[in-house]
Amino acid sequence: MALQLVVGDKNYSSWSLRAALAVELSGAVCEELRVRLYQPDSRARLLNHSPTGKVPVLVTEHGPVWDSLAIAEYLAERFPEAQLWPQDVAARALARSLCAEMHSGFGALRSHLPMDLARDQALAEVPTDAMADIERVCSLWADCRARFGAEGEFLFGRATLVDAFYAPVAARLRSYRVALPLVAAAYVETIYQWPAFVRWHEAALQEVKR
Ligand SMILES: N[C@@H](CCC(=O)N[C@@H](CS)C(=O)NCC(=O)O)C(=O)O
Repeated sequence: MALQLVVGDKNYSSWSLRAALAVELSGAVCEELRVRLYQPDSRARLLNHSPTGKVPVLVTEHGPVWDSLAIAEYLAERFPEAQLWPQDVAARALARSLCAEMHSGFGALRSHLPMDLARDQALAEVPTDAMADIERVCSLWADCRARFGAEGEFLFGRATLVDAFYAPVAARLRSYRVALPLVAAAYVETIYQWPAFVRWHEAALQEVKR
């Protein structure tokens, strides 16, 4: 059975973007099904696929896998040759910590600067708590790049699940025109050059034009 990834609006659904990038990294053959969010029938349509009524959900021969972190782990286990996590134990421990922190944290950044890929405008003022999140993200990125990034432009050199998890943050920093330290600015550019992200981004812009 082929995999199917159910996603939301590409311009706004940051969790869907994370899962879609993870699928791309895995090299899996996977059909994409888009469900428009925040429509009167969205919840009913989502519940046809996802027990939580949320996206992303990966429909597999083993049943639905919901929540971006579970999808990432399922793909890493099922496609080991794709090496979705870094191979080095210390790097992998840090990578998992970063994904978990993204998944459960950065609430101020997420609520004050929601993902809107089509946006290109600064906020009048970035609230202090969101700024603290941004500083934390920049310091995590600098740490990964310095310790494990020598073999490429991504956080752990080559692209891994961590980049899938932080790509929507990079997108927020660019679309809200946040001034960044050099390492973070270079990493945002890396994400914007990543073919898998570029494809999603272009589709998002098409979606909001309609
Ligand atoms: N923790 C979940 C979050 C999923 C989530 O909040 N998805 C949003 C879209 S980005 C959603 O489905 N919203 C629709 C709704 O709540 O009705 C994950 O990591 O996948």
